[in-house]
Amino acid sequence: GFVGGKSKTERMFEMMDGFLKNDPDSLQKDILHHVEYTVARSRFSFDDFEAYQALSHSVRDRLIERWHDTQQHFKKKDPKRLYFLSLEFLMGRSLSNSVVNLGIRDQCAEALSELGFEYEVLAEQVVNLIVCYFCEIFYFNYLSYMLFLKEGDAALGNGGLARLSACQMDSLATLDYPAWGYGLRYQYGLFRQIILDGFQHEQPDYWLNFGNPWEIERVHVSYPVKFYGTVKEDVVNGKECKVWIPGETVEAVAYDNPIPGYGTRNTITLRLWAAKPSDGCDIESYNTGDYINAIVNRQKAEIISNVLYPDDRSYQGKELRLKQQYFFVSASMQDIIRRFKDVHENFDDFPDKVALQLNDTHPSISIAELMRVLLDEEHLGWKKSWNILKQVFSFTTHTVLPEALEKVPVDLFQNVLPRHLEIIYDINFKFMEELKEKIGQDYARLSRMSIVEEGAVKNIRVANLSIVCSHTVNAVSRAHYELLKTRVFTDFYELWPEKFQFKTNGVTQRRWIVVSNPSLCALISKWLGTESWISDIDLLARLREYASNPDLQKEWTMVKKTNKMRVAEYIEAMSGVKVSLDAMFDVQVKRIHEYKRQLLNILGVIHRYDCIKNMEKSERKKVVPRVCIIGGKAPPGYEIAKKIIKLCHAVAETINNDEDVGDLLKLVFIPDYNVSVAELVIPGSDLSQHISTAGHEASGTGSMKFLMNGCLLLATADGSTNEIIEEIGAENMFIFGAKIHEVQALREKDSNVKAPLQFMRVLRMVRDGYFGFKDYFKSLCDTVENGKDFYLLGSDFASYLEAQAAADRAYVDKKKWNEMSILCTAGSARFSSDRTIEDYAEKTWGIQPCKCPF
Ligand code: H2P
Repeated sequence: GFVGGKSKTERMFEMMDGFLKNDPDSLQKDILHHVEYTVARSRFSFDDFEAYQALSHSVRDRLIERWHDTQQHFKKKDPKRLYFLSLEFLMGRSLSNSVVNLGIRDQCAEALSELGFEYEVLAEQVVNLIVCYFCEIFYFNYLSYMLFLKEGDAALGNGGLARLSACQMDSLATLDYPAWGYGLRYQYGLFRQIILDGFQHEQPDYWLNFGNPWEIERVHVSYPVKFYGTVKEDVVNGKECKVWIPGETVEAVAYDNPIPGYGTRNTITLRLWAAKPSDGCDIESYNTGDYINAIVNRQKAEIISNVLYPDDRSYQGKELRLKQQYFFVSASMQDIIRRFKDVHENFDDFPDKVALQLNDTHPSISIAELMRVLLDEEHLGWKKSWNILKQVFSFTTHTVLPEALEKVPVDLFQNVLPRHLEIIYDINFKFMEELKEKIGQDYARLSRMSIVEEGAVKNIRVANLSIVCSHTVNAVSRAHYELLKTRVFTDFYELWPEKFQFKTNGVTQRRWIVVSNPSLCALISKWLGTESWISDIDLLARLREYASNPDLQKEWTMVKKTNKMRVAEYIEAMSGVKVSLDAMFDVQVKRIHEYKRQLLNILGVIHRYDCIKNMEKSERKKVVPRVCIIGGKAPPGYEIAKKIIKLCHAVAETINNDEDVGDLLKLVFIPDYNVSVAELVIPGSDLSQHISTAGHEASGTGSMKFLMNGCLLLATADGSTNEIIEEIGAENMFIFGAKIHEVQALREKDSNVKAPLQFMRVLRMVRDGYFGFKDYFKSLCDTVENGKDFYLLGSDFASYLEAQAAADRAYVDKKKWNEMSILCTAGSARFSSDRTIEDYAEKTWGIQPCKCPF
């Protein structure tokens, strides 16, 4: 009965005037509408921040339309779905990324410009310069810092693992895969790093302070999550079963973040859970008149999703962390099972419809949770439940460091999740029985492989649980895979070689070229004669043909120079240090960790400084000027990492104030390194360092972003670098240092014998207080001297300096350097997350694209 005999859908479509339009006029109208009705400012008078808000809401409307259509389409087709479970997603800012993926950047810019606003300013391409300077000098608290920001970073993760999740979400959407990301909506993301007098201070990152237009609160999508309590025997339908009587219930509420694909209508969901007090009322407390306390206790529930744990190397014994893990896993599993049951009557099809990806061990309790649901709620019995379980999980590990493999004390588990502990014991018992049949009475091996670690403190080895229950165990590079086989999980590899695979990491070219380096993007499209490489990355390889073309080289240099200019402005505003654009910008940005060897870099800078100081004036003409840039956060409890940051500042203070050295050498520490800072710094770098001790970096993804932006790599043959060498050629990189297989033997030698004189000399300068803080740096120097140099800085030092010298020589030959730079971009295709995701889809998850019609 709708007007003119139209169907309801037709009529509604007409009422809404079809889909939102993307021409500048329509966008402008929407922006003004949101200024007036969403932001509630007058459309005749609004500022940058309000314009940002209104623009974001206009973009969000378009995202929501596509997102609804995509979800509707998935529902109709009911394909096998991928659920990507991760405790960390480092999304960064959303505005520019959404605008690029929706293909409306130019239209937005035009719409805004008529209103008197600049798109670049709103999207905060230039990270707020003034503020950082203020932070240094006046120690503005982070609130005033936030006031200057248009959009803050969504920093719900620590480093590579979390940014990888974000890149993979972008690829999943772009390649039309029916996928969901599940995680936690932390109120406080990764801490903000403030540097005072060269020391790191941590400040809370209350990123939601000014609202977040990129999420949609789903009050009706919420699930109870239970903790503590006891387990009882019961009989249901004549069968014995277990019932968990929980001691606490917390409500998980969904916040959906639409993730748009590029060049497609597909827009997938990143669903993050927030903890809210449960609705059920605590009659007893209210009855005893303890009204206030009852409310306070309910509020405590929210703590669960309050704060992201900074990378801590060992989370053992942290109840809140275990609760966070189970909270997000339980809500996600309820959601996944609800979606499955909407269409399917029983669980027979579950493995054909559901793929569950464990991003590291953090979500691995989902294994016990699924088993609990199948056993205790669906009453499928052990055999059937186990058969389903072992077909659905795949596990990716991101480390080779034994201390990063999570263990949970059994006592803690027993208290927080008593029923899950029972299930894990049962899984382990059956696994041990099966293993004994295969390998006999090899007790040493049995005990190494057991999910339960015996000892003074009994632990659950979460990695072992994940391997036993997953159909696939993935490494993040080929080198990592070899190490898993030969060192980390050898026992398991020998038992199930077919379970082990590797999918070399990748990064998305949408964020790391198109969004962060628009001029390079335009240049590539011009020379390739197409923009198709943005979603078909293999086309990038065609740039190789033009690597030595003088015209391309000229334009390439211009792009680099403009990007370097932005970095130089940023450095000056932030630290007052003026840098020369002719200098080579040499960058190392990543988490601060001993194995990543920022200390090697700083010692190398000291050596360079020392050499310049000792040169004849005439010789100095030959020195290639350098700006050495270091950035990264040290985990709050990691003393040595914090000392590395302080050393960097102390050395910078001396060098940067030495007029005798001038532009020949500068050292700069960029504070509060995050995704947005990376977007600024990476395009403006000439050389970047990836210098971990061989055998320690599982993959490394920063290198891939630099590569895409035509930045040369100075690196050790570690992690994914080995594969980068295959693509780019060692002759176009600066590779140095011990190889993975040499490290062990080197460690066994006395390190003082191997460390060259130059190394001892620079270390002595630090020890003797040349840069001040003599006592403070003593323990730092001790980590690399006196036979203790675990990360082999001493033995790699000479070849590090040689590689640096080779980079200097190459930089002088501009033509050659440009050619190498172009070859880096051209050779980066293999390191797109599109390739990684296609690989996972085919070899691990068994999912197919499900494209929503336009
Ligand atoms: C970690 C590994 C990297 C790897 C990344 C993604 C944990 O990240 O150390 O080698 O590339 O995961 O798999 P990172 O150290 O960069 O924070």
